[in-house]
Amino acid sequence: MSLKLYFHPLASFCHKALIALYEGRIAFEPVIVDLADERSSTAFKVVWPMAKMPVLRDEARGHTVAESTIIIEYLDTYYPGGTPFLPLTEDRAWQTRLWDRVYDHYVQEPMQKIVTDRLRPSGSSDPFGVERAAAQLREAYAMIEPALESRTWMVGDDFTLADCAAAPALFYANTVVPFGPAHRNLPAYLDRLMARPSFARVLDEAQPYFSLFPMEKKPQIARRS
Ligand SMILES: N[C@@H](CCC(=O)N[C@@H](CS)C(=O)NCC(=O)O)C(=O)O
Repeated sequence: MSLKLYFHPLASFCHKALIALYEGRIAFEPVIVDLADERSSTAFKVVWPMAKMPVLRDEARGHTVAESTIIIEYLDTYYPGGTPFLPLTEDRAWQTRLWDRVYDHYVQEPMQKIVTDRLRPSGSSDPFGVERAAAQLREAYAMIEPALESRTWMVGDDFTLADCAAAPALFYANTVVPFGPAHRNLPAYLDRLMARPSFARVLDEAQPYFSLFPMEKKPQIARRS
């Protein structure tokens, strides 16, 4: 098989790449990386020394492709499926890329900050940084909520790269800093994302690992509607 995906089923940036692979029904060999296991971690660092997942290895083209957004752009170009992840019209293209960045930097990253603080050795937690991350998540929710008005997907009627980024970001963020009563569009959008077959499959495959999520409140697949 030409494509290999190095990933972990619980990892949110890996979900983003998996959604794209499942949307396009693209065949690939899954390689689970366990960074806590020395052998797995050492083998992964040979593939990608930065040791951040996901990483796509394309044996046929001889390329190692890292960074979830770049993986999706690469699949769009060389392994196009039914869903074009980057719309061709200029306005939709930059909006898609902008929302992809917003979800990575202002939803995924603060969510990761809150979650990974739990994994720090005792005495080295960062309560100030965690509080700032929670505040940043609330600011991101306030910005995204009106942007979703009358939209099915993040930039309109078509599912794009921005939705691949949004799905795991909002799923885990809502677990650590739940949406509030002022949010109407956000929970409905998350429900639509979770009902999308590609993300529903990712979540089904992640479910056996949810007990490893290092917060008291574990992720849940059950939707509200
Ligand atoms: N900017 C990267 C972020 C990747 C990332 O942070 N991946 C996490 C898993 S969700 C990871 O590999 N964490 C391992 C670590 O930081 O040691 C991307 O978009 O792929």
